[in-house]
Parts: sequence; C-alpha cells; structure tokens
Amino acid sequence: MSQSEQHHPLTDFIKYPESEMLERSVQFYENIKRRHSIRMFSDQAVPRTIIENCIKAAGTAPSGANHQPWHFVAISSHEVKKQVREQAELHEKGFYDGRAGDEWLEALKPLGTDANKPFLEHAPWLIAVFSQKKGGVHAGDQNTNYYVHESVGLATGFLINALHHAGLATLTHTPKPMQFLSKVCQRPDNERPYMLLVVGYPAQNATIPHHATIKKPLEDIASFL
Ligand code: IYR
Repeated sequence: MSQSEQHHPLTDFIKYPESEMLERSVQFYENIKRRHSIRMFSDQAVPRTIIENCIKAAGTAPSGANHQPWHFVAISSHEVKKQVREQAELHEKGFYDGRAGDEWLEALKPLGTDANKPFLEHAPWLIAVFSQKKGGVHAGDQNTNYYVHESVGLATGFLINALHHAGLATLTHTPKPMQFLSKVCQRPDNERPYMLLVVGYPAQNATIPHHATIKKPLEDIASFL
C-alpha cells in the first residue's frame, strides 16, 4: 500500500452518554438559533487571531475527494473595504433598479434591503469566499475538483457557525454580479467568488427583519421513515 493510501486509527471521536448527547443537542440548537443575519454593524475592531481560528474551523469541512476547493480572503483594510463597498453598491443599484425582476424584488421587500451597503465599510472584517474548479489536497495542485459548490457551501456554513460560536455576528452577502471581488481581492482567474461574509459586532441599534425570524417547524423540514 502506498503511503497516500494509508489509514489512521480514529482517536479523537468522543462518545458521550446518551443523556449528555440529548443535553448537547438541545444546547447546540438553543445557541445556533440565536444566529441572525444582521445589516447594522458596529465599527469595533475584532482581533485577527479570532478570524484566523474561524477560518481554520471552516477549513475542516468535508469536501469532494478532500480537495478543499476554497480560499478565504479576510479584509480589514479600510481602503479595500471601501473598494468593495463602491463596487458592490454600483452593481446592486442595477439589480434593485430592475435587473432583478419584479418577483425577486417582491421577495426581498420584507427584508428591507436596498442598494446601499454601508456595513461593507463599517464592519471590521469582510471575508470573501472563493471556489476553485481545479486543485487537489495540496495548495497549487491542478487536478479536477469535485462537488465544488457543495464543498464550498459546507465550508461557508462551518465558517458562519464558527464566527457565531466565537461571539460575532455575520451577514451572508451576495452582491450580484460579484466578479469584481476577484480583482479587488487579487485572486487568480481560475477562482470564482462564491460569497461575501460581513463580520463584526452588531450596532447597538441593530434590528432584524421579522420575516427572517420565521423558521419552518421540524415537521415541515423533516420526514422520518
Ligand atoms: N444581493 C442583494 C439582494 C439580495 C438577494 C437575496 I436572495 C437576499 O436574501 C438578500 C439580498 C443584496 O444583498 O441586497
């Protein structure tokens, strides 16, 4: 067996007593349901190490053939944040002025969003997530990646969860189109911008739209056979 085909014993799985599992599952749910997308951020700084740790957590997500087809660009530079805001607002204006179409704009009404994105400058961190069509288990590999969208979606979910767990608020922001992020973030042509996370503390007067608090009950999202 070649070295790359070796397996290791699983040594870090923790088996909890069932009563503890029950308690942990409740605790996790109670904690994650306090996660809300917010659009009003404080400009209070967040230490870089916290962001690094959350990105490390995101990097443990499962991915097709373990190729980890993602790259995260963490932006705290005022100059770069300003560029992101300018570009995002420019594109979003076209979107809200009609490119989105009536049905989409109608669906967004309860969220109260518009083309103004001041939070892109106020928040201490923006994390641009990029997906890679080509790659491999080592940086620089140029093999085919598999299930790229699924993998990057999972890593982004891990990241949002890690940031929330650390005590930060986020917005999953999808400026449309967002190709401009490649240039602003100095990423190569073979990577595609996937999502932009806005990260920081909520502003003191932050609100969340009622619409976003409506979560489907278990019976509507799950079946047990
Ligand atoms: N990208 C726009 C519009 C937008 C689209 C969806 I779908 C949302 O859930 C929220 C907003 C914007 O960020 O304003």
